[in-house]
Amino acid sequence: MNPDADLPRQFPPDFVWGVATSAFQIEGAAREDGKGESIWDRFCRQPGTIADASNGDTACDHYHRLESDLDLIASLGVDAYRFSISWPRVQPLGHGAWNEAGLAFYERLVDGLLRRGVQPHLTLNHWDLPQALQDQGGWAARSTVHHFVAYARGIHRRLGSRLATLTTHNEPWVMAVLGHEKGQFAPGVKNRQTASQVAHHLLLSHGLALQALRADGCRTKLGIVLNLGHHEPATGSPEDAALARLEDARGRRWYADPLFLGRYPQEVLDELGPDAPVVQPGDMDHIATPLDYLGINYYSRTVSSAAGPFDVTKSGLKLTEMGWEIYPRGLTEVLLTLHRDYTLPPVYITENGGAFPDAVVNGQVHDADRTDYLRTHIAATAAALAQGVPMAGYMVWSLMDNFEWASGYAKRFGIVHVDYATLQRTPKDSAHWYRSFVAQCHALRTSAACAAGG
Ligand code: PNW
Repeated sequence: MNPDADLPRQFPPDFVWGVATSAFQIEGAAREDGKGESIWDRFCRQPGTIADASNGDTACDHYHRLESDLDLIASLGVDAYRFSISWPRVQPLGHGAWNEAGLAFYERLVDGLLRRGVQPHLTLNHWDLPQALQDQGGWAARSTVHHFVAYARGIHRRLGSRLATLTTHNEPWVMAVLGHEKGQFAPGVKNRQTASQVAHHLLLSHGLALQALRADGCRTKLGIVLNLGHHEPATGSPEDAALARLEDARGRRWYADPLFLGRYPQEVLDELGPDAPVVQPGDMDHIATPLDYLGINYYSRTVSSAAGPFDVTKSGLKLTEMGWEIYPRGLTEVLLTLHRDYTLPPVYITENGGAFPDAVVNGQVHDADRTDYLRTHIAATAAALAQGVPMAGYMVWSLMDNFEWASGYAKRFGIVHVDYATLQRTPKDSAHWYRSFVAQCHALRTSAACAAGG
């Protein structure tokens, strides 16, 4: 019995299959070759912030293992690799002088991917803001918006024409809410007004960067990545339904409505009251600059319960090691909701995956739960595609085990195992499954070309 037999056929031949990482989570080399300090370097050194008191100083040592990691990516047979640039590695203070060693590293990365036939998908901001900019107010300060646009232009000038896509920000909700309202992520601020201003500045800097790059003659596809969970009421009560609508407005529409409709959802503005962001004339039009694609990171659903926090252990669904419910149908639902509410550009699932325990036996790493997770979520992506959502690609989070932010190294999302004592990489069973799944999709691609006489 092969449960995947029919799955590859459900995707078009040009569908992009990839794997994803981010700079801070894998690179290490935190103080080498002129790299500046980031807010995550600083945050990790504050006691009590990271579960295992670890940091990103070494991480997966990707900075020193670039060539062999590129070979590893190529060995999976994927079409695409999604990675991010560490802003302080290329521009240590976040403005002004560029660090040539840092730029050269990303140039080697991009050229190494192209040589191996893998498309580079670059993200400018996966959370590791230069600490020097944080010292001037960080994302809460409007000056950071303009520094980000200059950074985007510099990277585009150097690498733009060689990229498949260029993403401005990864998950503005996480940076705004977990970083500035709940304080669980860098920079560890706990202030709702700051969080709403940060969200506005992230969106504004995204829109202004798109305009600036297009004015510079950019022909690379430009977009943004949002983390979206599917919001559901815990019961059929009107209270739970109302809360689910409000939480959907806070988590999804606060970001997607400005991008696609040019306005913030009124119910969230009302709720924020004096904590609503300062919005200058013209800002909303800048934010609504058309996207070439939208990236969606999906991990789980969010259940809204007016009676108090919803207990995921009682839902009957299996949980990942993060305590997140495994709910593939939510991915289809999120995509259908977006398709209903907005006119979507091509959509990539830019992250999807799970933290699971690995069984390391005789040099093999068994992770059947992860393979199940990936297969069922790929099927959920196919279901959205069949219902008209313009899906363009899917990328597994993550290529390899890495620094899982406030959870440190204890939570493993990789399809490649990393032994942190030796930094040795070992593809897990899920990596072998994904390689063979992608190969089946590619085999159909060849036969489609033959059928078309190409
Ligand atoms: C994403 N939440 O983060 C990030 O883009 C990755 O860097 C990260 O490793 C991955 O998901 C797994 O966590 C999130 O609390 C962190 O809802 C937290 C949440 C969502 C996404």
